[in-house]
Amino acid sequence: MALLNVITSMQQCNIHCFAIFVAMILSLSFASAETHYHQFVVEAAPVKRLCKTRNIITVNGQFPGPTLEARDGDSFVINVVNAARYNVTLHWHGIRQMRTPWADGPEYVTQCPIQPGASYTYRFKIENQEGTLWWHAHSKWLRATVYGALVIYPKLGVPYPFPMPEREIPILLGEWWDRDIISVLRQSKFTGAAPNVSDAYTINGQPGDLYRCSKKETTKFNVRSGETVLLRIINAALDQELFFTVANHMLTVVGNDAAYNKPFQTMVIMLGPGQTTNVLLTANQPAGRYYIAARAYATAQNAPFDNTTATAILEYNNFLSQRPLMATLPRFNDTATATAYTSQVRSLSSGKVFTRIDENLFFTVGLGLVNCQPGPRCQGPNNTRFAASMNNVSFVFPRRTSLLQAYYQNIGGVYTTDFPRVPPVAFDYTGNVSRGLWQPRFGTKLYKLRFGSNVQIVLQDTAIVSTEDHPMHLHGYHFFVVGQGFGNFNPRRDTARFNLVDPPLRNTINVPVGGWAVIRFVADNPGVWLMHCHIDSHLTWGLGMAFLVENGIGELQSVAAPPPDLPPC
Ligand SMILES: *[C@@H]1O[C@H](CO)[C@@H](O)[C@H](O)[C@H]1NC(C)=O
Ligand SMILES: *[C@@H]1O[C@H](CO)[C@@H](O)[C@H](O)[C@H]1NC(C)=O
Ligand SMILES: *[C@@H]1O[C@H](CO)[C@@H](O)[C@H](O)[C@H]1NC(C)=O
Ligand SMILES: *[C@@H]1O[C@H](CO)[C@@H](O)[C@H](O)[C@H]1NC(C)=O
Ligand SMILES: *[C@@H]1O[C@H](CO)[C@@H](O)[C@H](O)[C@H]1NC(C)=O
Ligand SMILES: *[C@@H]1O[C@H](CO)[C@@H](O)[C@H](O)[C@H]1NC(C)=O
Ligand SMILES: *[C@@H]1O[C@H](CO)[C@@H](O)[C@H](O)[C@H]1NC(C)=O
Ligand SMILES: [Cu+2]
Repeated sequence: MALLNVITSMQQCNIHCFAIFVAMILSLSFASAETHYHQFVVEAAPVKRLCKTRNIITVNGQFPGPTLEARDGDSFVINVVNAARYNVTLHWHGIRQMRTPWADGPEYVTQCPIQPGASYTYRFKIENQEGTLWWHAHSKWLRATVYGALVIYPKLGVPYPFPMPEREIPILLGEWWDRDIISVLRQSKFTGAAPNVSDAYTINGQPGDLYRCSKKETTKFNVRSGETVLLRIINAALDQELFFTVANHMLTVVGNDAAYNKPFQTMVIMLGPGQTTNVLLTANQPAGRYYIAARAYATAQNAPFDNTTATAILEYNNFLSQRPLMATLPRFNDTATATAYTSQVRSLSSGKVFTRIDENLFFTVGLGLVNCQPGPRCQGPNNTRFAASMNNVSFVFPRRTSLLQAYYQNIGGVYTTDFPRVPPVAFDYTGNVSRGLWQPRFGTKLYKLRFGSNVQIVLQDTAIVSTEDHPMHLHGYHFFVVGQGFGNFNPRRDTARFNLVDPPLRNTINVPVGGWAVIRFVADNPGVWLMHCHIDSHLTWGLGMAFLVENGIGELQSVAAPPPDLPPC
């Protein structure tokens, strides 16, 4: 009897000890995961640029906004209070938001906007991502001033796949208007013409030496001779792809859009709006001052663009000469340099691309013109209004509720799921497109994907109005870029040349001007996910669509319940 008791208690102890052991293992492996709490107050604040003080919309009065920092595996809880006079939403650009589409942010896609005086708390976890991302407003064109860096470090104790830099510097490239951005938007929506181009580019909020009234505030980055720094460069510009360079300094590219790449060296990088690039820079030049510069890579023919140059200064600690050394940037239309750069990007890790394709999609991306009665609301080229489309559908955002809510709550009449999988009319996409094909139709069309399906999309630029390099961004995912080229995509010729070994992993891809890019991803994140051109004027004209990714099996493959404070419409 006594022996039996001992045996029983040992068994209990064993179960008990096992439970403690499991709890210890769990707490050990999660010990380093943290939750970061922030309050973001969206509010107007006076900012002086180009000789003029204006109220702009900011987060916590800061421009650029606060930098968010976390490690892979951490969570964020960000309470956003709208103290501004506009509706607002925030988007955490590049964060996958696994099963938490409610925290993604694009207005009327995954949520209704946070109205003035209201608040909403974004809750999300970082899962298997590290590198540089960013956050920005995703309502109207407020992201012109509402943006900041989002830096994800590796898990505790995990090194970078390159020598530890001595210092890390976030560099946010932006675009500045001398006027309230909402009035720029309103005017172009009214007239149907292209919006006014920006008055300056900025580096960490400052235009720099080459602009009026800006010299004193030029952004400076201090380095010590011999040290290596990691520049986390983010193109936060509203409408413009940008070249970036540092005078006399070689840049070693190590990451893009929160994915590492095989390091390579270049003097110039090019980023579309939405993209990020991490580079290592070694201060190995004579102690001095060197310009860091950014300016347009503008590919639309005969379209006006902001032809100015933003500068910052890289300053050695023991510099001698006062005058910074000027940087040389490519011409605004130097596609050869842009292509030479982008074609070098290859993933650090290899061999993860699937080859069986379940969904083979072909989407055209491009502009369009809508004919209208001559008058004040018809000031686009030759009595038209500008539009843009994918597969000839110019995307219309709903107003009554968000797409995700309509899907989740089974509200009819908000969208249809008949987005075409191929262009409704095949034509010579990059050739001389007949004028009869220029006017798109309008609609809120989604494309439905089965959970877990392997998706390939050919993104094909068109020559309608003009060919142009479009930075296409997919929410809720990152994707492999298996191929890129010029002209019309030719499946027989081009498929054979795909890189299925070490293609770059990105969340935003510049579809080459008059060319194509092919991306692949596994539809493993249920929800409604916007895919769109990250040039905001193009998105406003309709250059977007959305995927509806269905739930899989069980809770872990299904959209989580909406948060109780999700803003109402
Ligand atoms: C756009 O530019 C035109 C011409 O410079 C100017 O008259 C107009 O006021 C500008 N519009 C806005 C909203 O800044
Ligand atoms: C842009 O400005 C530069 C001078 O800063 C000038 O040489 C060039 O012609 C301009 N290009 C265009 C397209 O306006
Ligand atoms: C770039 O633009 C200039 C005119 O400003 C033109 O002469 C040149 O041919 C263009 N280059 C390319 C590659 O389109
Ligand atoms: C506008 O019309 C003129 C004259 O017919 C033509 O040369 C030009 O290409 C047209 N522009 C557009 C954008 O259709
Ligand atoms: C484009 O096609 C139209 C007819 O569809 C023709 O009038 C025009 O000359 C062509 N332009 C070029 C550059 O081939
Ligand atoms: C787009 O649809 C409109 C309306 O149906 C049509 O007139 C136009 O030719 C189409 N264009 C293309 C490129 O399919
Ligand atoms: C703000 O959002 C609400 C809810 O969707 C909408 O009714 C209202 O029209 C929006 N206001 C503006 C100025 O867009
Ligand atoms: Cu675009």
